[in-house]
Amino acid sequence: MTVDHKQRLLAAIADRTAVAGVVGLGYVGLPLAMEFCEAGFTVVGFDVSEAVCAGLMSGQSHILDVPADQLARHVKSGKFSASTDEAILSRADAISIAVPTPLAKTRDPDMSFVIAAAASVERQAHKGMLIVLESTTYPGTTRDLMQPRLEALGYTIGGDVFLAFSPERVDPGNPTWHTKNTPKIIGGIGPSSTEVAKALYETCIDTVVPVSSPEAAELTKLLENTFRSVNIGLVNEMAIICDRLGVDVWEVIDAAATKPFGFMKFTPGPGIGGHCIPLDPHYLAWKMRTLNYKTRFIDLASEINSAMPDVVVEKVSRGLNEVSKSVKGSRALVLGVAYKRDIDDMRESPAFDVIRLLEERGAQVVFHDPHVPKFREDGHERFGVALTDDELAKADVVVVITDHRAVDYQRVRDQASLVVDTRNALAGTTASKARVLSLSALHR
Ligand code: SAJ
Repeated sequence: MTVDHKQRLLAAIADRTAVAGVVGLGYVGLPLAMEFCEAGFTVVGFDVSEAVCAGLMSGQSHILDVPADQLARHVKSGKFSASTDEAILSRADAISIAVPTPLAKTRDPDMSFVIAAAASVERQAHKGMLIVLESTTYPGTTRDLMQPRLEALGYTIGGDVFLAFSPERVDPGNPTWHTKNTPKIIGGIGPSSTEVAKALYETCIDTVVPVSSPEAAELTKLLENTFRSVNIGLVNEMAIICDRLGVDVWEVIDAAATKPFGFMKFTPGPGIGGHCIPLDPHYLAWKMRTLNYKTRFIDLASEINSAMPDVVVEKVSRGLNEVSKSVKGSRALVLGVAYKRDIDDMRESPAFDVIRLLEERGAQVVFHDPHVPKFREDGHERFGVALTDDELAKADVVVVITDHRAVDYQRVRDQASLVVDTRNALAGTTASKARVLSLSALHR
């Protein structure tokens, strides 16, 4: 008698007797695990970090968007458990994989985390299991990398096991959009995989959008992030153009943003950081290179965005020069080093590049970030300074890299002598003795 694994899994999802598994308990996996718990599933989490699993099992959340009391409640009830022992996954009927997909030094995809996670899942796989890859990756990963590995174990996709791709859309710290209310795209290998994956995610996510294939789902994510990278590159080039024309780029962007249709506001800056926007488009560029196609928009946006730290340092040099100072020997206070405002994450932050370029030119660089008291670079720790009036006054230049809301920019303008403002953070402050250079033109 052949078992109808799809019907059995659908029934177990419907009555919540299915066990949900999550591989990778970071900013994507942990919120998802909590949503599965809230939907009534028992959830098993697997992460390679002992510290992460121990912390979670003691009710400590290392993820900004997951409240400790919610986590503790699910641990205490036995609904959620986390372990570094992959055997925990043998209890799962469905497994979502949310591990990093960084770039190697060669700017090629580093699939090592996905491959390691897939190997763990395969060792614990059994008939009737659903596997969903959530990590942002090049189109074809699910079909060309994940499917053959499962078939090599003797499973038929859509019969014995089910396989789909569903991109994560987590925007850490976003007060409005979170895992439950952000629409989720799902593309399975065959209709049965899509149907089962959709049934699972619909138990905890308000809107689930099926697409016809994993490639469509993989490309959806890459379009979303490439869209951001290209539009940020466009406004960064606009800042360079405005600088040459003596126009304030922020004024131009704000004016364009009054158009109620056909325009979407992006803002220039010192470059792009984070573990997504600077990296994800390169997954698509890499894939297309293997097909002898050059992705010009992706490459051009990357070229412009990664050149912005040089533009900033040129501004600093120009500002100092106008008061007969050189970068060499000047004291520069970098204000804000996280990769975007009001968070503490420094991954791929352009602040690293700006600090390096200034120091290469002989500047003495210190930094202040209300969310980042220190960071590690080249194996040593670098500590921030307190943002005192004295620090501001003794800096030859203050460089605003990240415009955290916790900083009093009027005080910065009152105490500093020269400010290079790459984020328009000083907009609305009143003039003082300080000279303020924006990315494009003198502040009006
Ligand atoms: N940035 C600009 N100008 C802009 C917008 C952003 O210079 O107009 C810079 C930011 O300062 C930052 C970088 O780009 O350094 C990335 O910013 P981001 O707002 O895209 O934020 P991320 O990378 O934390 O998260 C993004 C998500 N953000 C938004 O949609 C607003 C979303 O694209 C994805 O869910 C997420 O990447 C991901 O995981 O892919």
